[in-house]
Amino acid sequence: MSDIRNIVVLTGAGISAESGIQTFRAEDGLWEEHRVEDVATPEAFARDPELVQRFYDTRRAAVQTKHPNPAHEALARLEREWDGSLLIVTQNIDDLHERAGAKNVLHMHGEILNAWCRACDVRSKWTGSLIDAPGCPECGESALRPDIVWFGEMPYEMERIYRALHAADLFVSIGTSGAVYPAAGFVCEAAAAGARTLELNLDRSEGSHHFGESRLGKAGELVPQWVD
Ligand code: BV8
Repeated sequence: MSDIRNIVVLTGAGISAESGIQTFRAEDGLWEEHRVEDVATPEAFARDPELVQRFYDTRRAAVQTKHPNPAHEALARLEREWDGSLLIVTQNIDDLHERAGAKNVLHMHGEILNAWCRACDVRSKWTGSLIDAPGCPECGESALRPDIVWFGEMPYEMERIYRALHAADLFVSIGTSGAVYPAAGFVCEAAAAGARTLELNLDRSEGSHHFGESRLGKAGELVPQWVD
């Protein structure tokens, strides 16, 4: 990778699958149990806040029983050892990248271990249930929602992401189906700016044809092989 200095890595649910966290679109996936419209849109939250809070309470509790796998650990190692720039943009709301030691992680779809107050707009660390939550730790209002980007909501830090994609020499996508935008369009954004593109995924994704190279297999094996 001698002519490569700036790397952007995009991760999806597939990088956490071997840690025991359900993906979205597998047979036993999260969306199989729930229609997206029922749990991951602002309209769903307005219509049935308890159903939505329970969906995220369950996942918040589950994430805290899981651990990073060799793919998370390899990316954290790359970040420590790489002498160029590395930005990990994750669609995932778990904290496994951070628990593996990665520091420069951008959660474009939010974080399950945060709560967001709709009254004062402050985000706080939150590991318990939000259904019977007390008021916001900042303003006391009972206005806490999951700090998650739902369908129809703008993902976080898009300008920072596009700046990194336009400066990237290499874009690597790990464990994502390429089904959700704007993340699914990042490969084209990076390629148009001259970056090499690599996909590491269990199956071919909806965007595989956009990548210069696709390697099929488990992230827990492919990512350490790529990093090392
Ligand atoms: C936006 C948080 C605009 C929730 C998620 C109509 C109205 C509004 C918007 C739209 C619309 N129609 C289309 C859109 C755009 C929409 C979209 O893309 N819809 C799709 C369904 C067509 N996007 C949005 O709404 C986005 N916002 O457009 O805003 C805007 C503009 C201005 C102002 C305001 C708004 C917001 C999208 C974010 C939604 N939130 N997550 C939660 O987590 O509960 S999306 C959710 O799906 C995940 O977070 C993830 O990001 C996304 C994709 O899932 P993946 O991570 O790829 O997981 P998946 O299961 O699909 O695939 C796993 C892959 O891993 C598979 O390929 C599998 O083979 C592989 N794998 C499995 N095991 C392994 C493995 N690989 C390696 N190793 C293994 N072991």
